[in-house]
Amino acid sequence: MTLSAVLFDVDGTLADTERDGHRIAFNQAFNEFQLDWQWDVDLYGILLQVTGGKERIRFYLENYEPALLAKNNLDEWIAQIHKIKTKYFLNLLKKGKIPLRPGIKRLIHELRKNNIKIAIATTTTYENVSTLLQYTMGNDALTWFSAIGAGDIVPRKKPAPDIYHWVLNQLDLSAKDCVAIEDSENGLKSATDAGIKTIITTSEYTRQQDFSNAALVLEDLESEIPAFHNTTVNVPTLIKLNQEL
Ligand code: XBP
Ligand code: MG
Repeated sequence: MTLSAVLFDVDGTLADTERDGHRIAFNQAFNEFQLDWQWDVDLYGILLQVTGGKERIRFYLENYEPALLAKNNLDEWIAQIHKIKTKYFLNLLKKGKIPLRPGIKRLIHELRKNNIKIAIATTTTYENVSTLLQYTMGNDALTWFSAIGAGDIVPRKKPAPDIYHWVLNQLDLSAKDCVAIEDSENGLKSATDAGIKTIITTSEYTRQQDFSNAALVLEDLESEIPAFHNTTVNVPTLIKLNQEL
């Protein structure tokens, strides 16, 4: 097997988007809709078990505001709130409030230099991904990615493997020729259920999760890896990891 592509998750992996990004944007949207909901840091940690913003709002209603489930045109209402949430999240990205995590830029450049494809597999909205990439790595960064699988492009979001299947299909590659980089248990399940070896870089909300199926668990991409002569995640490490059974 040859390492042909590295597939990146976005939220929590490319950038720490959740606590000071998505959470803030949800609260701003609730405010605009004159809803008195406040997703504080702890509550948001609970809500994160459900991936996808619209799905997360619905989960919140089911568990904390069940009377509102009877609302007319519930799906449409949730979609409207989510659209406004995306507007606020894009504002935060454009203001440069959400930087890339350590090692992301370096690794992306190394992969490109070595002609290893890069792709995205995320549950978040496409505009969030394109804006994050453009504002952190420049206008042409989008063109560096051979496939961008995002949001509602598949019906079942992570932990279902659908988004990884979709990306593999776009790349015309098999799982064994790819490595995924994720930050959460839901993401790990999604990638490994698609048969892809996965590196975890933990984030604030995911540190305590079960990563026993991961090929490697690190604080971030600049962490030294004892099993790989204390190097950080780089192209030789990824190739070796991909070759291991
Ligand atoms: C990320 C998510 C996303 C964001 C919100 O999960 O769950 O839903 O929180 O994005 P993963 P949207 O990193 O496993 O892909 O509001 O655009 O859906
Ligand atoms: Mg993630």
